[in-house]
Amino acid sequence: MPKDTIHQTQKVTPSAPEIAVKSSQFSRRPTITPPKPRRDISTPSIALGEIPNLQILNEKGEVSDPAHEPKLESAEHLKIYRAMILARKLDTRMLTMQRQGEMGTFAPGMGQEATQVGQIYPLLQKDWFSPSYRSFGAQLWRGWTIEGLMLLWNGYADGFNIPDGVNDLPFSIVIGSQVATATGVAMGLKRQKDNAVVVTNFGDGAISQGIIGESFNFAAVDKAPIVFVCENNGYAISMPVQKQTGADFLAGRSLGYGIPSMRVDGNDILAMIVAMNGAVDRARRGEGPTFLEAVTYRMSLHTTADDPKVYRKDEEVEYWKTRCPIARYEKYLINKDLLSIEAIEKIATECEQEVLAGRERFRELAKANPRVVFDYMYQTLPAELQEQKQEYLNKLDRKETDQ
Ligand SMILES: Cc1ncc(C[n+]2csc(CCOP(=O)(O)OP(=O)(O)O)c2C)c(N)n1
Ligand SMILES: [Mg+2]
Repeated sequence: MPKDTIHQTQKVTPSAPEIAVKSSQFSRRPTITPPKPRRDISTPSIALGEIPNLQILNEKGEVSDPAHEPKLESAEHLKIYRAMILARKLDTRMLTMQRQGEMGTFAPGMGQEATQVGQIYPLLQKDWFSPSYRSFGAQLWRGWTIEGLMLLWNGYADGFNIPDGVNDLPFSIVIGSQVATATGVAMGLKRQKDNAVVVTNFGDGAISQGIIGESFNFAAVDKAPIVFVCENNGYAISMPVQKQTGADFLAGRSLGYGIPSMRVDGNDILAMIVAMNGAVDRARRGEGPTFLEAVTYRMSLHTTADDPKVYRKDEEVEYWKTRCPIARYEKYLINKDLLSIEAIEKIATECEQEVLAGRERFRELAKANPRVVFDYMYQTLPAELQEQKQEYLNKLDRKETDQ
């Protein structure tokens, strides 16, 4: 993958802190104030800092907070919109392929396109992204290929090869574990003094893992240049977020660690971009980590092995369809005369064709090679595994001769 295929972003104004919103759900006017450690008990109480709520586009696609509407070029808007459509097309196609036996188990990201594209939008090529397993939209933007993602989810180790020039980490299925690695990368980047930053994401279930707290602590003490994004999509498999936490929101979780946070409408691409822009700028300025809770909804399955009808009502899904991040942005772009019905259809067709072309490349590449099964665990294979490998290869040789 040539280096210049990673999207470089243009500067977006305004950047996040000092947020005002007027939606019923995101309705306060606070400021990001990092909590100050104190050694005395002279004050009657401790203020941990307020948590801004940010929504710029409401559910109808109207600008609810004009003061924070980012000034983006038309072409930039269309690039972002296209990235969200491509993510959805890939997701939908992979689900069909899985149902037809051509794809392994995977975790669809439908409904989380704004959270995904928004969270990496401000990143530069030198920056790092540490995704979770539900990050296709973000990975495509960063330069991962469609065929690579298909290979990966079909069990081919080659799919995990990060494209050249893309500073991303592989994701981990062990919930939350990638966040510690990302924190370590951020601590390392700080010492390289290149002003590079890291973005990592995890879910509303992952936040209950101890590793998230440990990562927050290391990042806060070190003032590491990292943005933690919790994609609160309502569920950890069948566990609703209301049973995951005793708090009304997750954004407060970082304050005790000394990390300021913000709660963002994760189905609002403009809010995601503005919030991320502010958080990434903070990290780049050396002011340390920020935590964002992106409130979104997993419209599809947890994984293709899941049946959400068992644990949630259709009405709930219908409600969230009305908050669809793509429909919302589409309305905004139509109102701004940046998008027409014809253009929407053209972009949809182009993205579908791009996915199908990727599927063809995947089909060419997806030739299973049973001889590599011992190759990826150790750099130097222990003696007993060497023996087993040899025995296995001899068996394959015999099988091939017999055929
Ligand atoms: C340490 C660990 N515990 C349990 C699991 C099983 N598991 C896989 S996905 C998942 C739910 C994660 O939910 P969340 O963090 O909200 O992310 P989402 O899947 O919603 O994106 C669980 C419990 C796991 N993979 N790793
Ligand atoms: Mg979740």
